[in-house]
Amino acid sequence: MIDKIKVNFKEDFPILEKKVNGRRLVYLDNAATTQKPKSVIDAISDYYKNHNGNPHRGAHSLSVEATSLYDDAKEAVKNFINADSIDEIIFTKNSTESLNLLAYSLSEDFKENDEILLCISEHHSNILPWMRIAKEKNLKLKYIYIDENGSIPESEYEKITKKTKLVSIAQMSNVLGTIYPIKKISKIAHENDAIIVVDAAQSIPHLKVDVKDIDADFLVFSAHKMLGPMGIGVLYGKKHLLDNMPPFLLGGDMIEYVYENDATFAEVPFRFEAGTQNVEGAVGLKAAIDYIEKIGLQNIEAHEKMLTEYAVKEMLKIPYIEIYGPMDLEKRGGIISFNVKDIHPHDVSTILDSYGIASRAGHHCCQPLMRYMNLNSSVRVSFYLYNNMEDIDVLIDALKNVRKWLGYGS
Ligand code: 7TS
Repeated sequence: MIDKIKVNFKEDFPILEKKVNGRRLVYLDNAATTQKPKSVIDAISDYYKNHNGNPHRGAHSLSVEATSLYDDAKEAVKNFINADSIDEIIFTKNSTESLNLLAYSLSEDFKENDEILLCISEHHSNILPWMRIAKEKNLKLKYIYIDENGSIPESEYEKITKKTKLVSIAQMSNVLGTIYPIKKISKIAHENDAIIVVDAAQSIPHLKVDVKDIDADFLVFSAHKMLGPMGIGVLYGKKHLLDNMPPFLLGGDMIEYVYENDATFAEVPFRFEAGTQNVEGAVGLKAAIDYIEKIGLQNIEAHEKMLTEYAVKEMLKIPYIEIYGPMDLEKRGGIISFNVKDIHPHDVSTILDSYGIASRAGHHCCQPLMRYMNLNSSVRVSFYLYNNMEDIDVLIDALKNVRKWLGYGS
């Protein structure tokens, strides 16, 4: 199995042939977005060349073809996450829209002083929608705090009580790379009759995620972080929960009957997909899932573990680099946030760019976490299946020179 991973995946990704600042592109910003294999680009191009029509809206052949491609993509997502039916799969714009939809549509069921529990390491997308409904309905927004190793201490789980109505947590932190024990959190949430929302934006591209195994009530992710196109995301929800939720966006294709002063809405999932669907995105997402499944998530995970171990080991040898997050690499995915002593993360990232390396610097849309860690910002590198050991060597070489660029002796 692992042999397959020795194949040069870079050749499947046209953009990786690009030179940046005269150097080979070393793309290490995969937590922000991933590059697209030729099969995904071709599938999108084929859709527009041969099948484009408005789905669900016409009796003509192209509309029927577009509908069928859209449904095929839902089937692929359903199988990928082991959902029960395609009725549990809603296509949105991205994880952010999925979370906004959830907060809006679930808020009817919340009463004053009900508690919503998040982790301090959440992305703003998994904080702000809940914050808004908490303010509007006088709910209590509470946080699980992590320890200095980036893990959740046992005592923090006691915050999940009968007052907790909903727990929403990322399976993998986009800053620290921590993989949180979602199955355990989901079990405790359900023992307390709380709903569990899993933000799988960072985990699903890299780990096998089975909604039944983790017993997620809802799960969200974005295609663009898993080799698919931008502009399409997924909201998975257990059917009986979705059935009781009001729609978020209103418009075409989500209604049953519309009168001058009243309307009734379509069944799930159509109720949650107002307006013309993103068929191009769905086709691209299916091609991305096909590509990932051909390689196998286990192989991808093993490959990234190898890269992360090597990168962490080499970075720790550089005395002026501080790495954040779990040092127990079993608890971490392929995301490494760090700082270089005395040098602003934006300067580090700019210098890395001159070596052809794409990294990210900033607060990573996680200001509460950064404040909690007493940091303003950090540099972040994040890996995917097309990265290799040479990429890490280029990174380490550049990091060894970063301080010299700015006039420090070493
Ligand atoms: N949740 C997590 C855990 C994320 O990392 C991100 C994006 C989102 C939600 C939102 O995803 P979107 O597709 O709706 O934008 N994270 C990042 C990042 O770390 N760098 O750029 C985007």
